[in-house]
Parts: sequence; structure tokens; C-alpha cells
Amino acid sequence: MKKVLITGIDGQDGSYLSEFLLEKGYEVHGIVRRVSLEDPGHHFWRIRHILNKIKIHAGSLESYPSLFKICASVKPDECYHLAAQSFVSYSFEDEFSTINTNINGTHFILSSIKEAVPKCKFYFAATSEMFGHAKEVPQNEDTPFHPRSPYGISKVAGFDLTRNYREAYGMFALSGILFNHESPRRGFEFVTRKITNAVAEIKLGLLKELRLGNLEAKRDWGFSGDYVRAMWLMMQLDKPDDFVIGTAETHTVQEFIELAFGHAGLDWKDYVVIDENLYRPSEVNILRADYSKAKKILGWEPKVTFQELVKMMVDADLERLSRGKGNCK
Ligand code: F7E
Repeated sequence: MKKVLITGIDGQDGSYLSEFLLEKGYEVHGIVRRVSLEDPGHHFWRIRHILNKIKIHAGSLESYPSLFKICASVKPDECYHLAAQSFVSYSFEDEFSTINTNINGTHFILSSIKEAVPKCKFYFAATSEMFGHAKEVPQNEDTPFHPRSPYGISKVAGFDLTRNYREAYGMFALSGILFNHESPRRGFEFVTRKITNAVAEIKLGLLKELRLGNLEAKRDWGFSGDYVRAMWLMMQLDKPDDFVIGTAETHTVQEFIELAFGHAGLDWKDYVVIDENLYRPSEVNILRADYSKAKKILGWEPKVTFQELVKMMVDADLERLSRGKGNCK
């Protein structure tokens, strides 16, 4: 039985990836922060239904020894490094902790794998935020990076570290350059979930207005469940390589809002208020993926459309709030 180690197993992608790998017969191990173990009801809402099928280890991205010990004891065949401070806005508020945690965390886990289980395949969660002020549209694996946030900068460093471990030490180490991917398990701070949760609250009479920042930004939004399949496909290659994963469609934040409110039978103009404080110091204006390499080599294509994604998220939030549940599934 193949063993997998996932950092950030309790996040959106970690939860979908765990389900996917359990189905494939993997023994699934995950690393979480000790504080999450102290309050599992709150932190593990995305993986509660599979907790009895996976093995959880307490570790910290800030502690090399904790990561090394887990790698040495689990001895995984595949490691997916998904954990990070991934909220772009917060990375402006606390540049130093984002940069420290994201860069050191990636470096520590790469080094732990190299020392403890050098044959283990390694996946790094890279991101379209690395393209930032993009030099071209759409973006592919050859598009130069121009990150526009401390988060984007930390991910470029993680990407470079991963490539260097591949080139210098011959490790099977690769990066998936994933564009925005969402689901009903998305964190509430990200714009899609903020919108769908607000739509459900407004529909149920629990909220009167939704404050948002820049509605003109364009993103390539896909479904997280589709994207974890791409991660796994990359890791099944004989030779490591980096891949762009997205839908090749771009939509403004406003288009997402229109669809989400419209699906609930509401007119967004009655509720959305622009709040300049929610604008970012430097914005990423337009992202659109050219995923033709993934299509050709991995045979991967997204299944869920933008319209289906918006509906799925609004319906899930309406259903959850109708059951009287708070910020969990
Ligand atoms: O913002 C605009 C905001 O925070 C999307 C992360 O998973 O995807 C995500 O990064 C857009 C931006 O995601 C609000 O200015 C307007 O233009 O949902 P977001 P993101 O920054 O694109 C990439 C691929 C990652 O790797 C990241 O980890 O929406 N926007 N008003 C707003 N955004 C938020 N969060 N809240 C607002 O009120």
C-alpha cells in the first residue's frame, strides 16, 4: 500500500486530496498544527468525515525537527506540500510571518524529505499569484514571474527551491502552478466564499450588506476537486515537471457576484457596498491559464464549469445556514 504525507491536510485542497487518495487505496498521513489538535471540532470541519481513515501528526512549518521526525517515521512514497499562509491580503498585513513561514516551511520539508526519504516524490503547491503583474495573457509554464504580494514572493521562492532540489539532488520534486480554485470548503476570507456565504445570509434575512474591494479584478476560477486530480496525475509521471492548472476562462469579481446573487433570486446592486479599505496595495489584475501542457501530457481537463461552481457554492451555503450551522460544514 502506497503511503502519502500531506501538509495542510485540514485545508480545502488537503481534504479533497485525502478523499481522492483514500479512494485510490493510499495510506493517508497528514501534518497539522498542534493547536488544531487541541480544538479538532473547529479546525477539522473539512476532514471530520474521514478522520477515522487517516493518520494525523502534529508538526509545525516553523520547526525543522518536527517535520524531519514525521518524514522519517512515516516514510511516505509521495508528499504533497499544501500548507501555507495563503491569504494574499493578510500577507500585506504581516509580510514577515508570511515570508518566513512559507519559505522556511517549504525549505524544511524539502530538506527533511531529502535526508529522511530521498526517493519520496514531492509536490509543491505553487500558484498563479507568481505571475502577478503578468507579462502575457494567458499564462503558461514559460510566462515570467512578477509577484505582486509577499505571498506571491514567498511562492516564487518555494517554486525555485523545489526546482533546485530537483536539479541539484536529483529528487522527484515538482510544482503545480494552480490558478484560483474554490469549493464549498473554501475559507471564508477568500472572495468567492465571502460572496456565497453573504448571499445565503442575505437570502435568509441574516445580513443586510456585503462590503467588498476591487470588483474589476479578473480571475481564472476552477473547482478544487478537479485540481487535486491534476496534482496526483503529475506525481504519477516518471520524470518530474511543472504544470499550469486552470480553466482557460477568466471572469471579473463582479461577474461572480452577479451569478451568485442571481442564483438566489437577488439583485446584487441592492446589497454590495464598495469599501476602499479592502483594496490591496498592489493588485493582480488579470489571470487566465493556458493549461495545454497539462492537457497534453497528463490528459487533464477541468470538469466543473464556472457557472456550476458558483451555483454549487451558493447552494451549499444556503443549505448549511438553513440547518443553522455556523462557519463549518
Ligand atoms: O481574491 C478581490 C481581490 O482573496 C480574489 C488564494 O487561494 O488564489 C487565491 O488568491 C480577488 C482579488 O484570492 C474582496 O482584490 C475584492 O483580486 O479570493 P481572493 P486571490 O488573492 O486571487 C491564488 C491562486 C492563491 O494562490 C491564493 O492563495 O478578489 N476582492 N473584494 C476581494 N478579495 C477578498 N479576499 N475579499 C474581498 O472583500
